[in-house]
Amino acid sequence: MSQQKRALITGVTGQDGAYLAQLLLDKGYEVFGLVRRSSTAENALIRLKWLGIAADVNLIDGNLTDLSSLIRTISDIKPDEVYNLAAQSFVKTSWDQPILTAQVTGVGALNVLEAIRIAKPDVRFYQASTSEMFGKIQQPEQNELTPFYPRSPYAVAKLYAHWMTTNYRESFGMYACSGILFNHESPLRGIEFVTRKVTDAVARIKLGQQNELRLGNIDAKRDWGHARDYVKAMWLMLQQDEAEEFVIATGRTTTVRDMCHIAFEHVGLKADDHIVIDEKFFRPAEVEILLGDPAKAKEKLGWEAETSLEDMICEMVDADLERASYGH
Ligand code: NDP
Ligand code: GDR
Repeated sequence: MSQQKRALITGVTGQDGAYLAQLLLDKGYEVFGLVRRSSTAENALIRLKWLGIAADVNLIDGNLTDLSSLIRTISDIKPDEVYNLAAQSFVKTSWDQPILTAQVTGVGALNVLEAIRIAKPDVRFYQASTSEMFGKIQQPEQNELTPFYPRSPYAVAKLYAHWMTTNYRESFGMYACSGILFNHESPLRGIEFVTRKVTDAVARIKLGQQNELRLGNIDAKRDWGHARDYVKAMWLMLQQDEAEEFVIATGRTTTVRDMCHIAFEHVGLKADDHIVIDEKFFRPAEVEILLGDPAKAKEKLGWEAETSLEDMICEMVDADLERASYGH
């Protein structure tokens, strides 16, 4: 009988960490998750609890900025696969906390690579790269060969982590690769991101708990998929003969405005009656449009997005209606 595989997920308390943990548990993995210390520990496991898997994940105390905690973690658990999902991941905050973003989102990834190189160099490593690296787009559809042009401290930090991952593969022969994932959402998305902000507001407006929704640039366009689909691509990337980069996207782009229409219409309301444009939510530099070309992922991984934007937004609105009706 083959031995049970072990995976370590950094960022296990986040949206993707929760769905990835669920996927790996379903595949029979022993799953370990790095969790940073917080004064509100009772909230840390909210997403794992939502999926009903909190008791099945082995939690380890550590922080991406603390190299020794990472070396100790990898030496102790000897994982076969490491998924580095931890990051300061909110683009807008990266202008307010650029140094922390560089330390966690950029150098944090290097710390994980170093811990692997020191403690268990045969680990298969996945880095959570992002379409934000394309930023001010250089081609109408972005693929693995499209030049990068980051537009935020977050994107610059991610680009550093991206190239360090490639560099460690080329320098030390490590199985290290990055998935360039376009936006992906779910009912477990953080409330600060635009889709969840919208679906939460739609639910509250429907229930009479609020009346308006204040947004920034609603002309921005994004290629939105479902996180549950996208974590499958992460796993597939670590099962290949050779490590390489993949763009993971749906191949369809939609404005924030049209995404809002889908959400409001789902509960029989009109978006234009409730949206208020507020300068506060505009960014110092904007990524106006993103559209991914996932052809390589389809060809080599056999991966395709399965959930439409409409189905995903309706799923999110329904989950928020349930939460808001319980006063969450
Ligand atoms: P989330 O913001 O939901 O989760 C981020 C995770 O990182 C949380 O578990 C958070 O812990 C953890 N974390 C933050 N700082 C540290 C630290 N110093 N040490 C250890 N852990 C830390 O992000 P998502 O799940 O949406 O995204 C996962 C990854 O994929 C991120 O790296 C993100 O940048 C990247 N990405 C996401 C995309 C998306 O559309 N969702 C697209 C492309 C890339 P805590 O719960 O304590 O805050
Ligand atoms: P993004 O996601 O920056 O693409 O990064 P976000 O949902 O925050 O913004 C998407 C677009 O919507 C516009 N927007 C607003 N955004 C927010 N958050 N709040 C608003 O009120 C609002 N109004 C308009 C934004 O300007 C932007 O154009 C996400 C994160 O998950 C990153 O970690 C990840 O790398 C990328 O997706 C791919």
